[in-house]
Amino acid sequence: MKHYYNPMSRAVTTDWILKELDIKHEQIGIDFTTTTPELLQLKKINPMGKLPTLVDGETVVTEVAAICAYLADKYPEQKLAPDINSVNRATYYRYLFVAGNTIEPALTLAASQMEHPNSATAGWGDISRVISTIEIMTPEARWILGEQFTAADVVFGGLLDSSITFGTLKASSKVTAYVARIKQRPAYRDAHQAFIDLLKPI
Ligand SMILES: N[C@@H](CCC(=O)N[C@@H](CS)C(=O)NCC(=O)O)C(=O)O
Repeated sequence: MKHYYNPMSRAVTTDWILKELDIKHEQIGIDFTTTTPELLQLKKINPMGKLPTLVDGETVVTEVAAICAYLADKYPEQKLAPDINSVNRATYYRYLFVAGNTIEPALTLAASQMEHPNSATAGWGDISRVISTIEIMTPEARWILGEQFTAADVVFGGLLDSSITFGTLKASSKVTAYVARIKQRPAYRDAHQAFIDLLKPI
């Protein structure tokens, strides 16, 4: 398995799930400032030319949520996804999709002091609805599915965490506490160390 990666990118989230699952893989470092054979290869396999990108044999997977869902399903014994017939599967899907479809675009626009002229047609609605959705959807205790930590926590919790770090989300105490629980996971710490080091003042 090949994982196209940079420590200052969303590929930190997919590196985190690779570490949660303890999957041996080849990490391919991408530096967007230089045209390397690896960057050219990335642009060939992912039309967006973006990170993260995962290659598993002949299969190319792009988008953070898709990669996390793919890996969790590929290794079912690790229980990072609820069983396919479980009632929890619907909740699991909601959290996987709401992050990139709804929360991220709303926070990104709001951080640029922009808003869509018609919140009814914008898929992410508007920032106030998204902030209350985050508050309601954030688990009060443990994880999204209760005691079972899943890929949905990696995707949803990972987005809340990076949004707080980059200042696009002012976290409530409930969100802060959930993100703090996430940050205690050894695989989270392992995956985020290189990124944390880059943020440190020299
Ligand atoms: N929706 C994508 C976003 C991916 C994305 O924007 N990646 C950034 C790094 S965090 C990137 O590769 N930017 C380089 C570029 O657009 O040229 C996902 O969830 O994977």
